[in-house]
Amino acid sequence: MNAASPSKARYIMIGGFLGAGKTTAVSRLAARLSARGLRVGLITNDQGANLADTALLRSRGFATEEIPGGCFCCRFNSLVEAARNLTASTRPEVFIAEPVGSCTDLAATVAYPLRRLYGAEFTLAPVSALLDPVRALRILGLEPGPAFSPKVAYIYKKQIEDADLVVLNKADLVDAARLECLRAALASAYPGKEIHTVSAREETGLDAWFDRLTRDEQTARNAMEVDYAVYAEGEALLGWLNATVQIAAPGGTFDADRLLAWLAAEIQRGLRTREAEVAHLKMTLSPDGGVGGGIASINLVRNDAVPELAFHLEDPVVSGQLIVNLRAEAAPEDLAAVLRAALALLPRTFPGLSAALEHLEHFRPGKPNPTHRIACLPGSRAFRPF
Ligand SMILES: Nc1nc2c(ncn2[C@@H]2O[C@H](COP(=O)(O)OP(=O)(O)O)[C@@H](O)[C@H]2O)c(=O)[nH]1
Ligand SMILES: [Mg+2]
Repeated sequence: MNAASPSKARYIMIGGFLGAGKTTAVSRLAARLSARGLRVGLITNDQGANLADTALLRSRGFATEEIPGGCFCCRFNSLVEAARNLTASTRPEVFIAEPVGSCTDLAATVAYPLRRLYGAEFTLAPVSALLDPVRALRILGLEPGPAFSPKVAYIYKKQIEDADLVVLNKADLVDAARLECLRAALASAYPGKEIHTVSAREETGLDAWFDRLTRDEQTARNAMEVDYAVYAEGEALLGWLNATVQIAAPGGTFDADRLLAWLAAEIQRGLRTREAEVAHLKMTLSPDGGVGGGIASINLVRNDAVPELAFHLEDPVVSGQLIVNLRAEAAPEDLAAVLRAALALLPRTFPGLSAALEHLEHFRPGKPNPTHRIACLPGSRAFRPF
């Protein structure tokens, strides 16, 4: 993998805001590398536990470790441990890590410490920030539409500033003129930043970006300045909900796609009523004892979008586990109320179906407190910001 140092594994971080398409891109890159005969290990991360992304990536056959309970920067040692777990089981030549979508300052708190402390084990690829163009056009004030508060927008913009590669994803969603408008605004606001335009889903524009990730090393530069008070307040404006629900149709079957579509629409209705802008609603339905790891999955990334089924289950399901990951600018209790109200309506729409809530956590992300922060390379001293 690394022509210069074949003994080192490559470490690739694909960041970006909630719903930008990170997991889709991770899965595309992992598939391409696996097809080239490389061993790949994936690392997912969340503020809570039970990530839909982990279920999804494992269902695609990828060795995946999940770091729950905090972002990479604050759980740096767990990140290294996750890499070691994967090394013990799969000996990956390439790690692909997806940081939490509300996280920023990855260069100083993850990439530089990895280089400084574990440079003998890893080669660091340039760090990417993926953007959903519709969301980015709104955040940068180029188009009207439901938006987030300024402190959430602060994190969004800091993610762009922090990245080595800015990747305009979902190029298939907007026309060339809107894409060009966004690209020009980014080039002017972040001079010199390398910008790629891709569609992870349609697999366009990926070659040039993936080449950078698989061939090149991150260039050391001074890390950006971050106001950790604003960053913490921005993260705390986002409500987080993770739930697992056991769904069963005793004596019968149900259509997983229809169930997910209905539930996503109900949750969307509840969020709109509360004027809570969704960042990302992601749900998966894994049939019990599923053969071949088939899974259904649905996403909603804006209140004014239509929930999208990303993976379908053709066959009817007898019972299965539903994972709900919901992130929105709202009080966590409101998110729990929205989910409970939707589940309460379920038997009316799907007679005979039972839904048992097995796990529910809802919270605001805690104050970011990185294990390490290295503001520049080389020759700087590691220091903690607090
Ligand atoms: N139209 C379009 N949708 C995409 C593309 N990439 C990802 N998505 C969709 O965006 C939603 C969020 O994707 P996901 O990979 O889960 O985003 P993450 O939160 O950044 O990991 C899903 O519905 C994806 O199918 C793309 O290139 N084009
Ligand atoms: Mg994801």
